[in-house]
Amino acid sequence: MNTAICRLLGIEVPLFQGGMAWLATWELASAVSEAGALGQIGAGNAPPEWVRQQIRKMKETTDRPFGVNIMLMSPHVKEVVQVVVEERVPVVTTGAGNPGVYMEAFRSSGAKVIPVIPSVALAKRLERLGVDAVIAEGTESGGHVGELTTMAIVPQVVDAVDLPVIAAGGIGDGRGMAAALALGAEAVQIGTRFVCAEECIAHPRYKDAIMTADDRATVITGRTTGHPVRAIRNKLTREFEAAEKRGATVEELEALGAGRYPAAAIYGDVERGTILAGQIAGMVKEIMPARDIIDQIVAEAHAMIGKLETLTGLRVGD
Ligand code: TUI
Repeated sequence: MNTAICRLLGIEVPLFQGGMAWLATWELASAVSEAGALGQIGAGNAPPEWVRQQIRKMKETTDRPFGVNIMLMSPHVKEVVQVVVEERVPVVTTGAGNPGVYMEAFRSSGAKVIPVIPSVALAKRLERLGVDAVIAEGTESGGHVGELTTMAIVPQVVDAVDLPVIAAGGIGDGRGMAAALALGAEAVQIGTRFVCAEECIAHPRYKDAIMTADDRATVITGRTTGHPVRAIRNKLTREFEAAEKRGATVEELEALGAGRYPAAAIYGDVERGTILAGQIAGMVKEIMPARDIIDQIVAEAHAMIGKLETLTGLRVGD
């Protein structure tokens, strides 16, 4: 599976591990990169010195390419960009905004820049600014989400830009990977499944919440704030929904959500914390080493593509 993204980044498997705030630390990212895919550190809202330490740990534990995901709404975004540039991080992905103003800084460090985009319009705008690829993320994802589904956004972005496209949202196994390739993607990004990697530092109760989730376990809250977030339904999402229904102000809602990510991810408060997870949570049933997750997904994708070839009576390339 040597796609344009593999050649662009020097990776063997066209698969990115999502840059999840609090959860995508060097322990997980290093294991993913060592297995031939792209591991990423999630900067989230973390201070710049934490991000630098994570990058240094990553460099100590793997010689393979890796990424840092910069969450553009972070209060520390400028300093985090500076750290990523100084540390010459090979791949920078961005989320939750338009990275246009940082493009020059990224380019000066030689980083490959790959933003998450929720629409064709933003993909086209960023292509003009010189990004190297785009991650088209569907609303099936965990965390901050756009409106379009993966099935709808990926082929439309593939048609609209002359860049490699990475598909994200709702992909958790090799069937999803094969489907994304069929839509024209050159790689996939997977988050939720990697929360249940052995190497992920998520609290065991967070992992359990994913493994016991069913297909309808996640909900989107925060639409009234302009920043919708998908998480597993619990006491906090119900309180949030009730507050939105009674017309709570954005300030009240922000206060309700403040500090709730680490409450779940680190301290295991799965009732009053935010358990960010995508719609494929219902498919994740066991904790596995990151390498085994990757090997299994690739084997399943190969098998699925073979099955499709048999189905059509064609060989790929005919
Ligand atoms: O960013 C994510 N997922 C996240 S960020 C996050 S922290 C957060 N929490 C609450 C509110 C906001 C952030 C938790 N999960 N995924 C990538 C992603 N990017 N999804 C959607 C977007 C996006 C949205 C708008 C990217 C660009 C964009 O552009 C708007 C513009 O300025 O043009």
